Amino acid sequence: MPLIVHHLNNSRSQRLLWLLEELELPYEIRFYERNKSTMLAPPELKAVHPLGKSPVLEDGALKLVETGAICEYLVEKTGKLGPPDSGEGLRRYRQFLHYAEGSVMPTLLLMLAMGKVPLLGKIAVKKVQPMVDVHLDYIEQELASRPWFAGQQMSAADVMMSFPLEAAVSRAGLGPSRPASMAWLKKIHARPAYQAALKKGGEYDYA
Ligand SMILES: N[C@@H](CCC(=O)N[C@@H](CS)C(=O)NCC(=O)O)C(=O)O
Repeated sequence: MPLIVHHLNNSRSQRLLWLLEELELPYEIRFYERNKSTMLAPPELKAVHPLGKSPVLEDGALKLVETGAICEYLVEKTGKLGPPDSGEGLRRYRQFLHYAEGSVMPTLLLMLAMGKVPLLGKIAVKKVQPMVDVHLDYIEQELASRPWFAGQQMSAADVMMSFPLEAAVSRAGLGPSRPASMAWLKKIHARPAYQAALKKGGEYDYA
């Protein structure tokens, strides 16, 4: 039975499609459209999982949420794109797997939400920018010292970090002043698996 991905257009669930392509696992996509005014997921996603968020991965009777946990599940299932063997690589792998959603995305979401507040929103965004910059500077420093987040090879940690960096380009000023981050984005976007996922996933404004 193929895996099923419940996928919301223009969302971070795109990176799960990329992971599945990299792992060469067969999967089907169930598509959901954001509400055009609220940008929230449609109520049908709540019928799939009580959180009503995307992605949800179905593997037989299993329903999994949280992209980081789904990454770990698929890495264990296939034995691919896991941590490097070295202690330092393993530590970095774990850290970036959690850091993407645990630390970077909250500041980027705050920025998105503040940007939508009329009038005072612009001032609030300026206050949030330094909080985002701390992360972008750290990420730049890390990527300047090795090709991938965990080490010399691509891993699921890179998949997790893809959406925060893509979102930072579109809403937090990530650009040529951070060349290692931009080169990393160019490199992942050029991967055949990334491109295949993009074709299958439909609308995605971040690549
Ligand atoms: N930490 C979760 C975040 C899940 C999440 O918030 N997904 C967004 C997609 S960008 C969503 O479904 N948003 C629609 C909504 O909240 O209604 C993960 O990494 O899977």
